[in-house]
Amino acid sequence: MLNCTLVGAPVDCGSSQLGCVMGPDAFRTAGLKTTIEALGYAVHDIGNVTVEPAQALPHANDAIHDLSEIVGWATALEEAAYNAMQSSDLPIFLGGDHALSIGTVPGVARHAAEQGRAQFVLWLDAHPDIHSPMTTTSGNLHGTPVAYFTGQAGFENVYPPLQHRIDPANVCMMGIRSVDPSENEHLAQCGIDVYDMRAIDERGVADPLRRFLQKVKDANGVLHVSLDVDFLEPNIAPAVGTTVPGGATFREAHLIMEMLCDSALVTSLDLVELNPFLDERGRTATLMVDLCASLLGRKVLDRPTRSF
Ligand code: B3U
Ligand code: MN
Ligand code: MN
Repeated sequence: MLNCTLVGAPVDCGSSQLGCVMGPDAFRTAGLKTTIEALGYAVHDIGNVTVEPAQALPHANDAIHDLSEIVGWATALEEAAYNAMQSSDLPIFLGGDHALSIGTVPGVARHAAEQGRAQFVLWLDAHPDIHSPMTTTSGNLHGTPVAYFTGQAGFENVYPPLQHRIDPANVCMMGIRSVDPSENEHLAQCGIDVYDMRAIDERGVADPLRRFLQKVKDANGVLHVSLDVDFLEPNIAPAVGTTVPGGATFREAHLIMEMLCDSALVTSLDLVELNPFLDERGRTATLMVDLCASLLGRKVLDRPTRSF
């Protein structure tokens, strides 16, 4: 029997709105554990990761807030993610805002490096989150994880030294539709595969995803999926502080999860930016749990589905 570990990461200082601190408990209330158990997994919920009170850290950009707290979370979550990878077939990190990936991605990458496997990342988000500490104008550090874990300059003496960089060629983004000017500049030259909503409107999700999964397979890689609630169309997923119109539909999101399931390449997952304070009768939390179920094997038909 496969086993799955739930790791609560109630980070909420990477954004400017309160509420993500309640995310892990909303996933629990929406029945994440029993849903995954019903799919045949042994599920262990280790509870929420906690952090030590941090020392204030100096930095050059006055817009930045809560840097020392984020560094504390990054250190604790890198360790928690690495440990969860050692003891589990599929750790799921329950956010918490997207700053949690500053810790989880390097943690899973450390495990992959020890296994001699290439780490790939699928970033499902309205935003590329590719700011450096010098380029962020909001100062919200949930906008920085991709720049950090791909080894962009500007994090020296700010975040923990990066031990296992993710090659930008191993990152694929889908759903992107809100990009700041400096992020655009960086995306133009860093080599990340970016499928913005225009690309998805033209090509659908299946073709770009199939190409990326083939790349992971050819490299004998392992895949971390980072799912931001704002990837989804706000009409179906209102519980997020940074809604952007024109997101992925219910069907597009489920198809991505079903294709990821069929690929059998996913070894870890972030569920981030759920803000239960903004939800409507728990429907966003319930949708996220349903997407998770599709990723872990819930099928519409009992017989194998033919791929087109
Ligand atoms: N790029 C903007 C907005 C943003 C990024 N990530 C989220 N929002 N969730 C920023 O603040 O850096
Ligand atoms: Mn994000
Ligand atoms: Mn986002």
